[in-house]
Amino acid sequence: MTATSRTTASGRFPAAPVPGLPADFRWGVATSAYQIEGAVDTDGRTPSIWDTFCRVPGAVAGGENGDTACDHYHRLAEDVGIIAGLGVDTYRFSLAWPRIQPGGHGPANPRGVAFYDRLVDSLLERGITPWVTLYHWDLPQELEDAGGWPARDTAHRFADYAELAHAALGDRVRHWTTLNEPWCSAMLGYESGVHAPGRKNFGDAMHAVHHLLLGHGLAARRLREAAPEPLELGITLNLGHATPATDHPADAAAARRADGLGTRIYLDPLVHGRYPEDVVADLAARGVTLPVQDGDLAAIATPLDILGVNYYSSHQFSGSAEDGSTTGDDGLPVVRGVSRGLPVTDMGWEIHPEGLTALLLRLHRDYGLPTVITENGAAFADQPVGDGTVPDSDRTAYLDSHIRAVAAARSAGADVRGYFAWSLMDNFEWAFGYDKRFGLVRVDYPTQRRTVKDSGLWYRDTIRLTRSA
Ligand code: IFM
Repeated sequence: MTATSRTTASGRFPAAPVPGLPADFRWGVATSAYQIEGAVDTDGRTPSIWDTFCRVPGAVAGGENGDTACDHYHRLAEDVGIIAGLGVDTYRFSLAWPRIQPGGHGPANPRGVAFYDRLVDSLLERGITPWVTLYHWDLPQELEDAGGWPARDTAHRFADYAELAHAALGDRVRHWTTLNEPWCSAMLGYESGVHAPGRKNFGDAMHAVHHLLLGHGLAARRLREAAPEPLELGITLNLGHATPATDHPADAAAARRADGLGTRIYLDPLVHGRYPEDVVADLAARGVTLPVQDGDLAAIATPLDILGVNYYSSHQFSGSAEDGSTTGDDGLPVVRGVSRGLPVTDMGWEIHPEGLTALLLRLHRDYGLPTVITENGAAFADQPVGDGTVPDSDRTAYLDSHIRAVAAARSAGADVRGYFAWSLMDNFEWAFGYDKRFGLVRVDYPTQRRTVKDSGLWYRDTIRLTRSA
């Protein structure tokens, strides 16, 4: 079944125009390279940290990996047809660094570049804007072996790679995102170790934060220098709206800390050219100093055109553990996420669209950048039914409430310019393997058959109706 084979979306949520979203609002779907491409050793691609991590026993649910994923590398034409059928104007995807620049050093790999040439050309032929993310977590393994993101040199290697990628595609691609969710790269990759490369050291994670930001800034400068035409240049952060669970001062302090390490440690240097004083003090109390050198903050604050916001949920925080203690075993103040008792997705993430409105208004107030929702969506354990359709009304309801939350933020003054659903299709959900399904399109992995879910048809109809309202 293709996206054009049925004319109306079924399910509990008939599509309707979303008031408050203008005709030129950007509508898209998003993916990332390792999660969909497969073909991990094809045409000169070398291993990334995720290829290595997936081989670590117990690292990924079911011992799964991205070797085949959605086989998008070989199904590009079909997938671009599905994207076009959804009626979106933009497709956000990432480049696999070890495909473009095997090993993270040296010249571009023409065979790797050729794949993205074909993808970009096919999108443009269909009138779809390609929105490229340079880094969605697939660091070449050689660069991790040389120290990874905690090492300063990785930032310089990233800037070189960005320049190569832009030289290859910049004649047709105007929208560039440097990094996707540096919080995940730093904290999940180097602190908790639940993502590649699986290291567990808080100091390393904080060094990774600074070098990710530096890599972003150096790459942004290179792209601006190289671009003959104005770019739409940005970074994408995963953000939530952190609030205290009660008006107790310990809860306020916990929310401040969570906001400091989740949001302000990125956005303050990116926009204001300085790290937040309270975060620097909190880090000092843990014996950590950010490895800032002369000129770094100026590079990091290279002006951005757009801030990409990935939103899934929002947390409220308590400064006390369940036994009432305000200091943990590590001697540090407690920062504990507390449930609001709301319904959750299959990831266990609370569904809180009001947090998205609040977040967008806060970003507008504190940072003033135009934003695009570069990811929003939900995993649910949806299944096809007898007639072959996938009636995923939970996902449709989630998307509906969050798109309306975006419209509410716009109506209240936030400059939100677009919304991209995560994800185009079910894919490799990192440490969760293939168990969690986020797609608007179902992928039956044994056959690689794609089926547009009811949420995908609803999204198509919502876009069409909103544009023409
Ligand atoms: O699948 C991920 C994506 O790679 C980054 N943002 C969150 C998504 C859902 O967990």
